[in-house]
Amino acid sequence: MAADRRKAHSVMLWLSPKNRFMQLILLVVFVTVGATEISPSGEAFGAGQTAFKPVSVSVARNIRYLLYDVNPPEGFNLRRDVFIRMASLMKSLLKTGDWVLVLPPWGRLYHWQSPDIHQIRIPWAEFFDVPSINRNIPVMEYEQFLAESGGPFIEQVYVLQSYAEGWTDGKWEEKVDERPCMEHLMYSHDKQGYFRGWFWGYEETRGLNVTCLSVQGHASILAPVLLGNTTAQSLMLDRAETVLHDHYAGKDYWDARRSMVFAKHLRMVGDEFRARYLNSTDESDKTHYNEDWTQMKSKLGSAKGGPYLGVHLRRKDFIWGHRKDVPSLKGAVNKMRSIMKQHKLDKVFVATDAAEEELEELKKLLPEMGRFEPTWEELELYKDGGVAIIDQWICAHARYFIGTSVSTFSFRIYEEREILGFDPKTTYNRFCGEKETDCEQPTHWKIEY
Ligand SMILES: Nc1nc2c(ncn2[C@@H]2O[C@H](COP(=O)(O)OP(=O)(O)O)[C@@H](O)[C@H]2O)c(=O)[nH]1
Ligand SMILES: *[C@@H]1O[C@H](CO)[C@@H](O)[C@H](O)[C@H]1NC(C)=O
Ligand SMILES: *[C@@H]1O[C@H](CO)[C@@H](O)[C@H](O)[C@H]1NC(C)=O
Ligand SMILES: *[C@@H]1O[C@H](CO)[C@@H](O)[C@H](O)[C@H]1NC(C)=O
Ligand SMILES: [Mg+2]
Repeated sequence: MAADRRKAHSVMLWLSPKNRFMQLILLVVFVTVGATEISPSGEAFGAGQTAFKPVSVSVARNIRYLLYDVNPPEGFNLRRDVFIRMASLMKSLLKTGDWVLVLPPWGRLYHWQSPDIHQIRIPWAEFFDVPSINRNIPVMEYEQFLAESGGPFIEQVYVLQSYAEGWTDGKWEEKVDERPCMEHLMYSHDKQGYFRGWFWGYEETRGLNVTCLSVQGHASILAPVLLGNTTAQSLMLDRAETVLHDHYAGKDYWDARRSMVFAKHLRMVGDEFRARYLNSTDESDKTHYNEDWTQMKSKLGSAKGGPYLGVHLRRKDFIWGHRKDVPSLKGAVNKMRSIMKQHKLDKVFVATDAAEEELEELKKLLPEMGRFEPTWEELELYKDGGVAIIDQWICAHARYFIGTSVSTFSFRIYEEREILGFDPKTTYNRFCGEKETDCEQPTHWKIEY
């Protein structure tokens, strides 16, 4: 039954009235690639029934909805990390009942500044393969939550915060308590006495009750509170990044991470770019991908990768603070040239967020550099998030990769390469700052299957 419900979720995603063009594309991909996903119950929904409102089976079955959000300044790739923490919490909750994680729509991210592009209320299906995520934990898009839960209300919002007193006597202990809110709340009363706030750009959404929880510990420490201290059917954790991973790089971590399969249409764009400009195909590079991540277990060192160096060169806010661990452009180019020589690679693919002037300088220093430069139409279609994923996908398939110190954008590429089965020596590399004396290289985190 649970499996049926999950299937129904994945089918219904395609019926969201938003973003018709993308929806059409996704539908084509879905139908051609994921045909086996269509369950008999799914067919009954029929495409094009935009006014469709599901009969709320969930209420009868007493499903509870977990929603969450992350501190606004956090970027795309830390948000992906917070999803993994929420997935662990879900694993704990699912031991006791029927829960669904509502995927927080993407938007209003600080880095997504491409002008004239509507980047708000973006469903997860535009970036990730949601049926794949559903194979790990039950998830649904926010639009589906709206349709299914009977209105734009979230019964209980918990704003997570640390403890005002900090760590008592420097001793770390795990705890969670209802406490007065420490920061100015980003929620305010409307005329009816409900709470208005940032609900991913859904202006009509309201919280019925907002309280603060001081928490120190891993994500699952919240499970007893959600199960025992509230009967709310829909619960939102705001500032969800406050809680830590249950077990970083453990089995649950990797299951959730592996389930975050990039949307097929973005992988296809990346693959086309690889084939066209980098002479890179899965066949020749031994980077075979299984559409069903649960069936994928690559041997370390089995992937060869395309004949190019992949680079993630994080700039912007990483250089504004004059951080010691970030290289100058010249230093970075020197390092790239030496790697290319050592590994006999004559092509280099660069993913970067460098501003225009720096990009011009980089082109002068490294004229042979290849980049994925979307046309305006492509940018409008894939959005900044999709372009970032295409960059990550291409970097993930390089014979050798080097990233930027403590960038979560680079971390996600390391993980993708680990999933594909690259030799760790070709993956866990980062640039060093010129003035860095001890340039420690990134840690190798092995997948636990
Ligand atoms: N397309 C593209 N975007 C990038 C690149 N580097 C950074 N960005 C953008 O800048 C954001 C960086 O924020 P975040 O994801 O938090 O990663 P972090 O700040 O490097 O840890 C990304 O989400 C992208 O929007 C890049 O190489 N390519
Ligand atoms: C949850 O309920 C228990 C038992 O009533 C209480 O001791 C605890 O303080 C509550 N926790 C929170 C976070 O409200
Ligand atoms: C709001 O939620 C808190 C925490 O669960 C609870 O103590 C309080 O009674 C609730 N307030 C209302 C008005 O329901
Ligand atoms: C592309 O790669 C194949 C083998 O992977 C090689 O035989 C071929 O010469 C390469 N083509 C070019 C243009 O480099
Ligand atoms: Mg960031």
